[in-house]
Amino acid sequence: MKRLSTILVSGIAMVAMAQNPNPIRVNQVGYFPNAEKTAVIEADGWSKEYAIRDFKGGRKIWKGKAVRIATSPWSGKERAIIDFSKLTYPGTYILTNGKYNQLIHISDTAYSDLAKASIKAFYLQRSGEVIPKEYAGDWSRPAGHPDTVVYIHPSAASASRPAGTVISSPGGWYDAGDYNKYIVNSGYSVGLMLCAYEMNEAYFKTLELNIPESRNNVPDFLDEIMVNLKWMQTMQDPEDGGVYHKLTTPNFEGFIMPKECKQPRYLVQKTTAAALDFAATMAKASRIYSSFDCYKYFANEARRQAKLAFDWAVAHPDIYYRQNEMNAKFEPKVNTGAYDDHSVNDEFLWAAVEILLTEVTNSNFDIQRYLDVAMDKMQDARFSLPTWGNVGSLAIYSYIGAVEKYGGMLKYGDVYDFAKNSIIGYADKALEAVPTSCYNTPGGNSPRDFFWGCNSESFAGQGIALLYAYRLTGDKKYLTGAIENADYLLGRNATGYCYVTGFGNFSPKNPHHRLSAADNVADPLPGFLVGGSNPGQQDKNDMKEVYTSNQPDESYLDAAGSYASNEIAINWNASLASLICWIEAEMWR
Ligand code: 9MR
Repeated sequence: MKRLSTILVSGIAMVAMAQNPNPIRVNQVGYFPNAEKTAVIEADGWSKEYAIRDFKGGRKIWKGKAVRIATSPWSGKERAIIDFSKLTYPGTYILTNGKYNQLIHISDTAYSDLAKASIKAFYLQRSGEVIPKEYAGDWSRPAGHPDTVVYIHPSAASASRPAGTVISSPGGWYDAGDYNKYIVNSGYSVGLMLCAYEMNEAYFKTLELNIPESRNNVPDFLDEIMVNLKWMQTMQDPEDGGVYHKLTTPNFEGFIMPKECKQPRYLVQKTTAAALDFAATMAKASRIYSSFDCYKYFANEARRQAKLAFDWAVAHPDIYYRQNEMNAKFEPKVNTGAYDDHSVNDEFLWAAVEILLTEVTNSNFDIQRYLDVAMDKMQDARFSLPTWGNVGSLAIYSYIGAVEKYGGMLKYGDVYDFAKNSIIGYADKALEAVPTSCYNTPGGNSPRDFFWGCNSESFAGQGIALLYAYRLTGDKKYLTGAIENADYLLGRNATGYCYVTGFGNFSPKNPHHRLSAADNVADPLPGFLVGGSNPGQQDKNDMKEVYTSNQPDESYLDAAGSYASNEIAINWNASLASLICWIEAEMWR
C-alpha cells in the first residue's frame, strides 16, 4: 500500500492514509438486486471491457464497457463509469480491471448489518454507563463521566442556581470524538432520527439492536433515543424553562478513556437556540412515545417541558452563544465545541411546528399562538438540507411525517402543497447533476458540497431529502438518487474509502474519536460515519499528519488528529442511520 504520510510519535510509526490504492470504486457494503449498480474506475489503465466473475467458481457472469467517461471539474482526473445493473442475482462477485480486483456484494439484505450498526453506534456513545461485553464485544468499557456533580458555570448563573451550584445531569450520548454533551446537536440528531421513524414506523419496530433495554415492549431504536432524551430533560432549568447550551469540560479531554477523565464539568449559558431545539425535540418525542405505556409519564413531562422552553425563548429571543465574548467575562474559560448559531428563525419555526403537531388534537390549546410564530419565522421558505444550525426543514419533514401518520386532517391545503413542492423542487434539481457526475451521484458535484461534516450534511442529508421526494411522488428516480449517495458514502467516491468504520474492505482505521483511540483495541468502534473530505482543512496546523490533496473531494485523511475530516459525531450518524434504514425499509416494502 502506498504510504502517503508516515510520522513517528513516541517511537510508534503512524501512517495516515488518504486514498484507497485500488482504483476500482464501488459501494463496498453492497447493492440491492433490483436497484441500479454502478462502479467507477479511476484512470489507472482502464480495461476495454470489464468482467464480473462469480467469487466462488470464477465463472464470468457479466461483461461490459464503460458507459461514459467523466472528468473531475476540479482535479481534471478522468473516471470510467460502468453499469452492471443487469446483474440481479444475489451473491458475491469480483470486478476486475487489469491487475486490480474488487469484491462486489449483491443481496436483499445488503444494508442490514450497517443499518443496525449505525444505530448501535449511539449505544457505544453512551455516557456514564458501563458498556459490557454482552452488548459491545471487544469495545466494552467501564463507566466514566457520571455527571452527577456538574457545576453551574458563571455564564449560566441565576438567582436560584448561582455559579458553582451542583446539578446532576447524567447519561445521554457523547457528542462526537470528544466527551461533551451539547443540546443543539443533541436536539437536531434526535429530531432527524424521529423524522425517519415517523416515515418508517413498521420498519423501525423490527430492528433488534441487542441493547440493555431490548427486552421491553418498545422498539430498540426508540429505547436508544430515550437515553439521550432523558439526559436532555435534565438540561432545563425548572425555575424559568431556559435550557443550558452544553454540558462540558473547560477544555477538550486528552485521548484517554472516560473513567480516566478528571476535569470538572459545567453547565454553560442558557441560549435561545438550545431552548428551541429542546422544545422541538421534546414536543416531537412526546407525540411519538405517548403510544407506549412505559413512556406515558415521559410523554406528559416532555410536552410540558417543551412549552416551558418555548415560552422562555419567546421571552429571550436573541441570546446567542458567543464563546469568545463569554470567555472575556467568565472563568473558567471554555474552549470546547461552540454550536454557535446566531440566527434562530429556523429554530422558532421548528419548535412551533412540533408543538403544534403534538397539540393539534388538544381542544384546550392555543393553536393560533404557535401558528403565528410559525408564519412569522418562516422567512426563507425554500427547502434547504437540514443541519444542526439550520433546522427549518425539520419542520417540513415533521409536518409531512405527521400527515403520513395522522392523515388528511393535517393537510392544510396550501401549506401541505408548499411543503411537498419545495422538497420535490429541491430533489429534481439534485438529480440533474447525475448524468455528468464523476461518481454517478446527485451529491458532490459542486465544491460547495464539501465541508466539515459533508458526508452527513451534504451526502446523507441529500439522500434523505430524496427519500421524502420518493415517498411524496412514488417516482423511483428519487429512491435511486438516495441509493447513489449511499454508494458514495460506502466507497464509490474520490478517496475510495467506505466512510463508515468497520464496514467495507477499506474504511477509516483512525477516526478522531477518543473512545476508539484510547481503548487499546486495534479497530475503531464500528458503525460510525466520519466527517469526510473537507478542503477547509481547519485542523491542518494542529496535526502532525499532512493532507495530500486539497481538492474538494480528496481532502481527507484517515488520521486521528484530523478532526475536520475524520471525526465522528451523533448528528452525522443520525443522518447515516436515517438514510440507510429508510432505504432498507423501501427495499423491503
Ligand atoms: O459539526 C460541526 C461543524 O458543522 C462545525 O463547522 C465545526 C466547527 O465549529 O464543529 C462541528 O462540531 C463539532 C463540535 O463543535 C464539537 N464536537 C465535535 C463536533 C464534530 O466535529
